[in-house]
Amino acid sequence: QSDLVQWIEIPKLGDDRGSLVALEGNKIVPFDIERVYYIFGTKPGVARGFHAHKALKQVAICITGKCKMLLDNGIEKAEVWLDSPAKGILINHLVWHEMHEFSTDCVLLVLASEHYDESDYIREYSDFITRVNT
Ligand code: T46
Repeated sequence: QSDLVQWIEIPKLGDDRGSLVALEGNKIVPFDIERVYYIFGTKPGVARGFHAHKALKQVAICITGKCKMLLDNGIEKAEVWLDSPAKGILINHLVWHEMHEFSTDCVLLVLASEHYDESDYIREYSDFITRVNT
């Protein structure tokens, strides 16, 4: 069984006023959360990502709208829709990922296990393949 696609189910703490979700590090999110960022206002036809991380682990949640995420561990690829504020996807380290088909209202929230570090990025697909095979 492949661990490429790992959904994180986020319990909705809703009541008759509406919905609320809480994300806690080392509970629902399987690491200490060191950084939060969000991607929004993505222009039509734009794709993002196209890299893997050496060590960083992330959870991505589309809190409004939707986008498609391609995950690739060098052996298999999977495409999933992120379209629910109650469903996150784990982006493990050494997983090549791309985001496509952003809806204009998409807000993609990302929880990350480390501070920003450009040297953690693998931006060449051939370097990624070399690294996963060594
Ligand atoms: C990822 C996917 C899902 C920072 O200065 N700090 C940050 O924490 C981040 C995330 C980005 N930046 C700078 C680096 C670039 O100059 O913001 C600019 C845009 O980042 P990037 O081109 O890497 O954006 P994406 O959407 O291709 O990738 C981002 C994350 O960088 C990446 O870690 O996994 O979202």
